[in-house]
Amino acid sequence: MPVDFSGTWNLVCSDNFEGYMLALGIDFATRKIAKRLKPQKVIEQEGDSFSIQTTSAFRSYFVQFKIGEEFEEDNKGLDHRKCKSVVTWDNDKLVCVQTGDKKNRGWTHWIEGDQLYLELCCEEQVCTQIYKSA
Ligand code: 1AG
Repeated sequence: MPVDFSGTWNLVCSDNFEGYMLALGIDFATRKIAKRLKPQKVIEQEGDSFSIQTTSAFRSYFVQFKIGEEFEEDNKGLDHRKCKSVVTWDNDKLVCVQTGDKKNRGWTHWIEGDQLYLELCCEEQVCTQIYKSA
C-alpha cells in the first residue's frame, strides 16, 4: 500500500524559496509578494490518480496526473514555462521530473510524522517546504 497524501495541508515553513524563484527568473516584485504567502494544498489521491490544488491569496495552481504518465504542464501563474512532466514513486516519495527549458527541474513530496514535505528543485537551487495537516 502506497502512502496516502490526501488531505488539506497548510504551509508552516519554507527554506530557499527565494533561490528557487530566482532560478526560475521570477521578477523582484513578484518574489517579494510570493515569499510572504502561506499556501494551502488540497491533495486528492485515488489509486494512481492525483490532483493537487495549491491556493494562496495571490496565485493558485492546479495539477492532476497519473503515476508514470507523462503530461504537459503549463505552470500557469508561476513562471509560465511549459514542461513535459512525469510523476513516479521512489519508495514512499512522490517524484516529479519537469523536463523543459530549465535544467534539473522537479519536485518531491513525502510524509514524515504528521508533516508533508515538498522539495522544489531548479538548476542548482533547492527549496524545502513543510506543510501541516489542516
Ligand atoms: C508546485 O508544487 C507548484 C506550487 O509545483 C507552487 C510552488 C512554487 C511556486 C513556483 C514558482 C514561483 C513562481 C511564481 C511565484 C508567484 C506566486 C507563488 C504562488 C505559490 C502558490 C501557488 C508541487 C506540487 C504540485 O505540490 O503542484
